[in-house]
Amino acid sequence: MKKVIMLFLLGFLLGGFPLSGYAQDQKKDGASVEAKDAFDARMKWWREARFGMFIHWDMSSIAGTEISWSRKATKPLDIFGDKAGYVEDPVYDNLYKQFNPVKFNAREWVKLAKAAGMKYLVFTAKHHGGFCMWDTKLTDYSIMNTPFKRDVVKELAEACHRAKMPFGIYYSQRDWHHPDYGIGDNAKYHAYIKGQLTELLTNYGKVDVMWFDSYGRGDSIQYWHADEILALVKRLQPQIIVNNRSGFFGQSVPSIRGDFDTPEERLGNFQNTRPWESCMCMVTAPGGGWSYRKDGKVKHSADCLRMLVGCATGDGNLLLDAGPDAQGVIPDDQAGVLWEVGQWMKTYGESIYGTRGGPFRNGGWGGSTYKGKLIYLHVSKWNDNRLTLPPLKGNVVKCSVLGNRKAKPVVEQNGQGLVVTLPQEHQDKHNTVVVLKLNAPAENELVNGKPL
Ligand code: FHN
Repeated sequence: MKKVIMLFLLGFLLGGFPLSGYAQDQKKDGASVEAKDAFDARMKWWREARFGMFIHWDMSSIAGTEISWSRKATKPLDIFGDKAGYVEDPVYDNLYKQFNPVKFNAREWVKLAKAAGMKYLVFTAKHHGGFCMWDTKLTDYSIMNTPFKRDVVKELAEACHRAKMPFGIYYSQRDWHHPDYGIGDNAKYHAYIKGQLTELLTNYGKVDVMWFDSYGRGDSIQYWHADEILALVKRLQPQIIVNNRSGFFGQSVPSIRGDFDTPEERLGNFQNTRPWESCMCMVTAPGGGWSYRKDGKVKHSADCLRMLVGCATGDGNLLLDAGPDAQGVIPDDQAGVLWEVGQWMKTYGESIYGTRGGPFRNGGWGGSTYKGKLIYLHVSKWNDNRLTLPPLKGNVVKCSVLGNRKAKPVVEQNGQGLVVTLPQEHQDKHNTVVVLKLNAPAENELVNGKPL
């Protein structure tokens, strides 16, 4: 009994007992149990950032075809059921010998990300095709054995640290090029992954996000030992934030589900009980669009903003992807979209950054975010110039339209609901941001933590 009391007191000293969805998934080995307060503190910058840049880039940009997926060889243990075993694609696997992106400038990429209003950057250090974009000592299949001979991860990490932009590393556990991947008990490849992650999480300073991209078929723990890999990552960078793709993509294992969910190429549903981030391509192309594609078509900035608002009003982040070309340049069409998004963020960023999704659940009309006593209604659809929402407990003391001082929205509020009326000439054709100032914190409007 005495021990239970001591544990209970220790729990409070550690800042409160873990609640569901946070620490219960950590291994119960004492030290690694993370209390909710500690989890929230570690996730704070990431949750407040709301918007990051994803970059998929390697020598596939020479061919202008989809990174890894355009490699005409087996994809061991993957979706298509290929067995383990390396089969060469003599064209794809030799592209690196001509890879010389002389126009690559990490500081320019980070500058563009900042101009777009992005608050963190995640870069593909190694994709499924196995090519390594850093000075790894564990394989010759790397950027150091190209005409370019520069450590891209190093230069990007330095540029991010210099610009105070949190830096993330994407690392694919799937490696269709590595001869030991998934062979036998996988012991050799397991050692390879551990060595590479030790290089990446030791040699480049602070790494803020570990963006895994899953193993192929095989038990996440018994075969791939993904729990060991996750423990190594946390030992090397204790404050790092890890996504939910540490294991086999077809298996859900609570102990390795990481810190946030990763809906892909779709906007996540409203979820405020566990962080999430939608990763989305900026380019549309058959079978992907993640990396530079000669046949790609860039999306409109309005589409990208719709995605960002859709994520934020659902209490999630958007990781928007760019695919640099073979010269190391983010193409003008992609850069143009990012610049336009950044212009919008200059005026409306306060309705995204540092907000939480809610208190109204998003729907066909749009969605809401909140911060302190402010609720931001992101309205994409009016009904006869009116928006009708569920009732609020607090009183609306002021109503305005962000970015439009001339607009005079009218708010009617009673126990049955809240109606906002705004003449069409003051509505934005994509997204009107109506600001409601309450007489109490907006968070109080959630019902048992759930949106209205
Ligand atoms: O197969 C990859 C794909 O190329 C891309 O990297 C995305 C990004 O989340 N992840 C995998 C598909 O789920």
